[in-house]
Amino acid sequence: MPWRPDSPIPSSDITPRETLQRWQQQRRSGLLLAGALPLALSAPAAPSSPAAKPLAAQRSPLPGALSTEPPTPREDATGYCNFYEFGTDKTDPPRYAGALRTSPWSVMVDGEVGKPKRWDLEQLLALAPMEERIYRLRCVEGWSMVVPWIGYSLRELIRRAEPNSRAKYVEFTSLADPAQMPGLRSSVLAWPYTEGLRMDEAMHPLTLLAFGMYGEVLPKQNGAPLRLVLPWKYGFKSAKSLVRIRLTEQPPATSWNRAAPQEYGFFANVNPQVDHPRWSQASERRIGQGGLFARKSPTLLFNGYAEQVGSLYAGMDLRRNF
Ligand SMILES: Nc1nc2c(c(=O)[nH]1)N[C@H]1C(S)=C(S)[C@@H](COP(=O)(O)O)O[C@H]1N2
Ligand SMILES: [Mo]
Repeated sequence: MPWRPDSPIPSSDITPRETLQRWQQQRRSGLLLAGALPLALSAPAAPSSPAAKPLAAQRSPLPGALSTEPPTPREDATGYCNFYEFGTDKTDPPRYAGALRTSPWSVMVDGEVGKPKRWDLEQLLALAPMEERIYRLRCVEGWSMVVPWIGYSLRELIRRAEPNSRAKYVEFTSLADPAQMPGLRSSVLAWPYTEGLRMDEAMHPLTLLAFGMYGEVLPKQNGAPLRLVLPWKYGFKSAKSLVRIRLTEQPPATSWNRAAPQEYGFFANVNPQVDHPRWSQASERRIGQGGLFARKSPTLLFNGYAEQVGSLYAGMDLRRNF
C-alpha cells in the first residue's frame, strides 16, 4: 500500500515566518478585509500552476467556516498533493496535472431526483455567491493543512435537482480519462474515483463545493475545476475534479473502501480514538510548519468541527461506523 504517514516532507516545506507574523498582527488589529487574507499569504505561484486566475469571494458568514489558524503556505498546499489519477507520489499531481483540460467541463446531477440535469461549469460558477472558507484538512495519512477555499455549500446544487423521497445517499464521481491521467494505468484503486455521503451529510452547510483556493481558481493538482471539501472527514472523502453527482437509495461503493474496507470506512470521520489498523490517528503533522522536526499536534474529534456536525452522528457507534 502506498500510504506512508512518515514519509519525509520536501525542503520547501518551511513556513515563511515574516508572512505569518504579519498576518497574525493584521488579524489582531482587525486589518484583514474580505479577500485580503489569501493575497497577503500567497506564496509565489508553484511552477505547475502558472495561469492561476483570481476568483472573487465574500468571507463566509457560516459558523465554524473560518478557521483562525494561519493558512498553510500556498506553495505547500499546491505542491504536496494526493491525486492518484496523476500518480501516487505527492509531487506527481503538481508535475502531471497541468495536462488536464478543465474547459469545457460539465457535471451530471441525476439519480433519485425530480430534475436531472447536466450543468456546464459556467452555470455552476454562477449558481450561488462564492464564499471564502478557511478549513482544516486532515489526511488519513496523519498530516494536515489549513486551506482558504472558495465555493458554496453543495446543498445549493442538490436542492435544485429536487431530490425525491428515495434519495438517501449521494455518490460523487471524479473524471477518469486515461488520455489525460497517467495514474489510471495503476490498479491501486478501482477507477473512476468515487466517494459517497449520507444525504444529511451532503446537505450540511459546511459541505463545500469548491472552485478555488487562495483567492484563485483551483489549481489542477488540487482538483480543478471543482471538487468536494469535507472538513470533518479524512481528506480522501473530498473527491476532486467531479463529473457526476448521483443521488441514490443505497449506500454507494467508494474507491478507498473497496480497496481496503478494514482500513477506510464509509464515514471516515476524523477521530483520534479510532486508529488506522497500521498507525495511530491521535496526532497529526501540520504541513508547512517545521518540516520533519515539527512536533505533532493532537487530532480533534471531527477535526474540531464537532459543534457543527456532531449531531449528525448522535447515537452512532463511531468505532463500528469508522
Ligand atoms: N479524484 C481524487 N480525489 C481525491 C484524491 C484522489 O487521489 N483522487 N485524494 C484524496 C486525498 S487522500 C486527499 S488527502 C485530498 C488531498 O487534497 P489536496 O491535494 O488538495 O490537499 O484529496 C482527496 N481527493
Ligand atoms: Mo488523504
